[in-house]
Amino acid sequence: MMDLLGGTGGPVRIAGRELPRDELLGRASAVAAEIRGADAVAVHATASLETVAAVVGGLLAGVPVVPLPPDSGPAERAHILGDSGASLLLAAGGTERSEGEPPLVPVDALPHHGGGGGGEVPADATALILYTSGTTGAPKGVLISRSAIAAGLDALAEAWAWTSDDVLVHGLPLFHVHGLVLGVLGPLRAGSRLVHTGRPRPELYAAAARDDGGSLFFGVPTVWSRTAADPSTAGALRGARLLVSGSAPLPVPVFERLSALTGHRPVERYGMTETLITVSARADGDRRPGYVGTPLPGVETRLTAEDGSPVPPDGETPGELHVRAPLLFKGYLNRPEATAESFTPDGWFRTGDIATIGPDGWHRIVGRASTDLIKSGGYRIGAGEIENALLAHPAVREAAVLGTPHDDLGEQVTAYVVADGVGEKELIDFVAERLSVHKRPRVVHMVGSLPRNAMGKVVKSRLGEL
Ligand code: MCA
Ligand code: AMP
Repeated sequence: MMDLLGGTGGPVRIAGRELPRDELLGRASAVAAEIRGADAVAVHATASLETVAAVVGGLLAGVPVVPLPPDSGPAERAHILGDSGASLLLAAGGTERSEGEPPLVPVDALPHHGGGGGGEVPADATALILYTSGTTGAPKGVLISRSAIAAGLDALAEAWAWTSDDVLVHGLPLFHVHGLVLGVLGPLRAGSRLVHTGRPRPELYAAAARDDGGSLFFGVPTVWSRTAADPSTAGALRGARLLVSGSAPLPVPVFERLSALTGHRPVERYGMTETLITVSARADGDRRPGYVGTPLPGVETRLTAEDGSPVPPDGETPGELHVRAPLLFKGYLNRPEATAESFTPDGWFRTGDIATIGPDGWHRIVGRASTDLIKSGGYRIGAGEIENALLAHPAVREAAVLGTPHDDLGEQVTAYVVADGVGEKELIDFVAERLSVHKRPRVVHMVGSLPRNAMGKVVKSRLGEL
């Protein structure tokens, strides 16, 4: 495992509980001993030391880890557990497990283990299976190899001058690339101390800056926009080294206000679950509001027009962003067609994001190719998954979902529904109970019918007229 994570480094603190590095590795070794040989294990991914010990245990044992969002409702949970084939569920002892789910391994109640890895694990072995939304259907499992994680973290360490002297602070969820790969495996590889605040709340970041010497701060734009709205909290971040924003576009006014209040021009970076982080501003370079930076070491990018022809890097003409890099995913689990469709015949990954690239290599993300992928609070949400959840309600006859602008979340999930005898709140709660709570529509419009074209397909661009 030492190919992936450093053996030494600062302690890890999550939501107020801290473990020295060697003790954390001891707990992870105990997990590894318990799960070795399994095809895949699921982790009930609360923001906790148990989650970190479970994930690191999976890496030690060479067993693919499937983080389960802890608030995912029964439909989403059953899909992830069934699709991934996870044979064990790792969680703190006492965690509820439903009928039919894999047996629970109580991460905090295992006999202590002397440490020591198992055998060598190949670099291209799958380390993580992360479930993420597509435009239609249920979430897909993204297979991320050990070598991709190592390459991705080393590229970031270089770009951000991230070393063992840093104290990383964030409070992001531990079931996505941002919070888990960058936010937990990052400090474990770099050797830096981690202070995870439990929730990504500005006042908790400010406290970690004051009390723990936080130097490197990670947030999604919603977190930075809430920070920028609170001058005294923002002021506490003046002593930091680097404020990093990603997972969704950082609005230019938030960039400007954060700079004025903290004295730091934030570093913006761009990535995807499938590609890890590919483009970023640098610690030793310029930071431009509205731009996500230049490709990380080892990453190639290009823009392509709808007809497949190349788009010039003139800083103005938009095209679909394609990437090629050693840090790309291995494919979608059980979905060879979806994997094949996501690559061009000449081997580039189609991000689905529309971008411009300047002659100086600076990238700007200007939109998405599909309106069916929504980014709300930094979470990626597929319209189709929410439409299916709404259609599962017996009173709903038709449903269409899209993202609409939202000051705090960037976009919010907005639903248009044709239904009999059911109210907005009941439908919001219905989705929140079946899927992760963050996927619930924030607004539901009850309408008489949906606008459709001659083929009978819903014309989402006309929903706003209703
Ligand atoms: C609300 N709640 C409900 C309901 N409504 N519970 C049950 N039923 C309902 N109908 C509860 C929630 O459970 C939660 O409780 C509380 O109300 C607030 O929920 P929510 O509105 O979701 O929270 P928020 O504060 O508005 O969330 C904003 C946030 C969050 C904190 C910014 O969106 C967030 O954590 N985003 C991070 C996403 C992220 O990490 N993305 C990275 C993807 P309670 O308070 O008890 O929980 S990786 C990626 O994108 C790439 C690689 C990249 O580039 O990074
Ligand atoms: P996910 O797979 O959840 O990581 O979501 C990936 C998507 O997030 C990308 O395809 C982009 O649409 C969006 N994204 C991530 N970082 C940024 C950024 N800095 N600016 C704009 N969009 C971003």
